[in-house]
Amino acid sequence: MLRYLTAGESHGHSLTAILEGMVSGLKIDPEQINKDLARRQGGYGRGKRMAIEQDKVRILSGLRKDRTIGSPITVVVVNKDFKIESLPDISRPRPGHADLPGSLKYHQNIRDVLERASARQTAVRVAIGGICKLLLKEFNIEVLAHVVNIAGIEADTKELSFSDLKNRVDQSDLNCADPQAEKKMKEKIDEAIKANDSLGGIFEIAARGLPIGLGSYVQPDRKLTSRLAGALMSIPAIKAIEFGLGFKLASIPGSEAHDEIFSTALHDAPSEQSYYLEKKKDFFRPTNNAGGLEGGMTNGQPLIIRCCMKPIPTLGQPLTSVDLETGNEARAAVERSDICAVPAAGIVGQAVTAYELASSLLEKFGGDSLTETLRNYHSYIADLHDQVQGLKKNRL
Ligand code: EPS
Repeated sequence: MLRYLTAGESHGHSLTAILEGMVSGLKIDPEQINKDLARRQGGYGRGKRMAIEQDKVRILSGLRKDRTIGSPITVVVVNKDFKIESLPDISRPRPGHADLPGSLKYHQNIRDVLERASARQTAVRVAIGGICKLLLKEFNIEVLAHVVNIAGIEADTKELSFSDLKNRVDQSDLNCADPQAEKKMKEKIDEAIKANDSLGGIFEIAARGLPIGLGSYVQPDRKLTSRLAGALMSIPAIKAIEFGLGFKLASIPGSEAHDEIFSTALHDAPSEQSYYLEKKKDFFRPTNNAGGLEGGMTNGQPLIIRCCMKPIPTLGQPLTSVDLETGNEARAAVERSDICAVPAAGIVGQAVTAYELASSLLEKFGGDSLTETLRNYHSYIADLHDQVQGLKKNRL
């Protein structure tokens, strides 16, 4: 069983996480993890904190000679802006933040709430996701995130292949694969900066290389769909999530909603272009409205999930609030913050997705060492193919 816990405050000494259950023998390249940490810090519209920090992972346990040894892995990201003791108290809660319910529930100052509720803690979740991505790579599984909407400006990426999508996202400082939409998104962000406002948007997660059968339909909490939804909804400011065609499925009939199944033994698979589709040995699906999940299990198609992020609640021109010290009406507190953090949230989304996929993969294939897990995986893949070959024999 893979599991982790995080600790740390936004302006505390550091952020820490302990990952337990990772197989032994996995090579860890901290530079790969640092790339994701840098990407989380980037993105047009980020605030001034990102100019102070240069997030780098330190791995304090669980490795020997760059390989995992099966024991708990401790990762740390040190805060350069370590000043929690000298920060002033806050009494005017920001609408949309954890300030009001957190302060009343824990009977403490808003400062003590926001230090932990801050999205800063996602840095260490990205580090955990980075380790999981390295595991997934051993099974040829890739996960990426890209921005598809900022403040209503939509990116058009449907025709891109997975590798084109990846290259374009790598080159964009908004993690957006449609350069024309990206330009307009940046203009929107510039307008929001001038207006002292903030913006939300949508990022999409795409994962490919997944075997059929991660997750299970037999219990609600074993559905990969519910685990992924829970993990993605735990990212600060995420308010809605869609798998595949998502909400659009409500408006179309079943005959158009579901992805037909074709056998490669009987039909030529279409030459694959879009990252939405993936050819498999025995079956192909001409559409992927399900987003790669049926019955809470991976169906061999790419995983496609969209997440909506609300605008950041800290506003330069604050909304109406109540001063918790005086009881008077007051403008909400203004803290240093971002104007738009959708690209960063996408990197976190990619990390938590990688964690959930790694966790399901280890649950399905078991093993204490990478060698053992790989052996189990290859034997399962061969068995899937044999099952289909057996069906073919029956037909003949
Ligand atoms: C963030 C760090 C924070 C904010 C932002 C995200 O740093 P600071 O509070 O020192 O400016 O920039 O946090 C929030 C938007 C929030 O709501 O708390 C980070 O590392 O992602």
